[in-house]
Amino acid sequence: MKPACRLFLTIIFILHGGYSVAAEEQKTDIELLYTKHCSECHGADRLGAMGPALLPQNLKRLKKRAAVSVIEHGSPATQMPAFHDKLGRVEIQSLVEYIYTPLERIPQWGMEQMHASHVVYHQPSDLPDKPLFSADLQNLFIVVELADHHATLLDGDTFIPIHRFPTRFALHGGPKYSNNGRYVFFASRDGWISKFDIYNLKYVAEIRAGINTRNIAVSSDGRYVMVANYLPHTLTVLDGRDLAPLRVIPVTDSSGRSSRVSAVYAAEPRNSFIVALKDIAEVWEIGYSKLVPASSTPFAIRRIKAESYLDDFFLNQDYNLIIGTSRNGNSQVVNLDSGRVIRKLELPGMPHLGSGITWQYQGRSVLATPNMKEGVVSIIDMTTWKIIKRIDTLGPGFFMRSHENSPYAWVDVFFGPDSDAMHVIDKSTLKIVKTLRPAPGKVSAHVEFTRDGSRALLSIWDKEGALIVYDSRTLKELKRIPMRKPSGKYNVHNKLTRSSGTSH
Ligand code: DHE
Repeated sequence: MKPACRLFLTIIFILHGGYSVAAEEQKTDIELLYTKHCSECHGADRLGAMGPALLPQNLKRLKKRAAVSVIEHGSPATQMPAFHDKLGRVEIQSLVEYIYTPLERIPQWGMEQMHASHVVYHQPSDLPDKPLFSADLQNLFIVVELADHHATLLDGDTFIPIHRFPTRFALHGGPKYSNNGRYVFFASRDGWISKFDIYNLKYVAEIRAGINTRNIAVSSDGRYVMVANYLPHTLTVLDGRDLAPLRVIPVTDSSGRSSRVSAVYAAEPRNSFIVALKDIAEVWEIGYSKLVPASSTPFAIRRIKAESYLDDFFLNQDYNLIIGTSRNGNSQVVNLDSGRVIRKLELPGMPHLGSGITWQYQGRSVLATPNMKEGVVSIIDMTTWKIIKRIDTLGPGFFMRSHENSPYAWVDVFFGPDSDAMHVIDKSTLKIVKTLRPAPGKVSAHVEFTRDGSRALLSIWDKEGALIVYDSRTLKELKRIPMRKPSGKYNVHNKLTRSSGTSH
């Protein structure tokens, strides 16, 4: 640069006030800090990726002081690590200020953007109705492998992989099957929804239905896919046949305040979707057929007042009760028929009700839930809503599973020094009868049973991981199949029949 130019720029700098330029440099430093430590999980633009979007409108429930603590110490039950040994107090404070600063522009994600992202690879009617392989179609598993973003279709009798295929980046939540199990629907954290034809081993269609997405639900008749989003604050309805976008439902209360969606589930017996909200104390029931009580218009919203937000919830086997909990420890039972909260529950720590399961114990239905903050499984009587047993475990757990034909319930110890352990609980005595450590030093998690309940499949959550098949009665290992961080596995029959031992 010529000296005259430099002098000219210096004068401009002084005229505009050196301070604002310094502030600009400061902002750049913060951006660099964010890029270095946060962007890989939360997105370069703060719109979310593996981790949630970091924008003031999505952080409404988190006070700045609490945000400092999350960055310092990590967040329980998430992949958020602690940064106290990498970042100083001032750096953490400035990151907090940064993430609470509104973006100049949040991208729109409505019908136009969805249409632009929509791809139909095959018209469903163009593909043959006969599977390309031979296997018991109700005893197939889809295994999601997070390490390299793939999924494996597994034969549930031979335990031989039938097909391995790439998925979108960072799938989250259970894939959902169409009513006969031919199709499976996936959702990624960055909003991509994919429909895969299991018979023909091909993707049928894909669409980006949100910027930062939670999960999906598929109506029992397969006509609709409902997508729950963190960003924007919407639910989107897709056509179950080819994923064409049908409707965007803004998620707001009567005063116009908007909310992230915690999760959506299909309540088959009610012909409706049940929706939990993160920033509004309401549960929504959205009917998709004229049979829905209190609504004759498809997608009309029935608002049920809740005691507090619902971050996580469980639906009972009859689909008339929700047992929900918020991260601040408020648990409640909501009756969907009367539209009322019928009970407040005193549950310790942070129960993971989404992973709750039920069984018959001494003539009554009990709900068992792992806990993401404390090493405990709570057993709750579903008539009196009292905790009848507290089963102490080696540490907080994530997933719990059983099967109608199995005497045992399996619960992992996902967090802490014993994360390689898996407890097996006798459902008739409510006692831990065995603790397995199938791969010492590696996380063992997420069990799912075969269709008949005779085998239990466990994940070794590691890049060089495995799926381990156990005899579910003798608890003997039968087979080990190498897999790349198999996060979850989903049996067609158990999902479609809504087994009481698995998530729905
Ligand atoms: Fe999940 C399911 C929410 C963190 C792996 N998780 C779900 C569902 C919800 C949920 C609402 C049910 C969706 C469905 O199946 O339709 N998960 C949350 C959180 O709020 C939380 C605590 C924080 C977050 O980051 O979103 C969280 N979840 C994680 C993880 O860190 C896990 C372990 C790794 C990952 O993939 O990000 C994880 N979640 C899973 C899995 C399921 C799941 C494997 C499906 C379980 C099943 O068997 O159905």
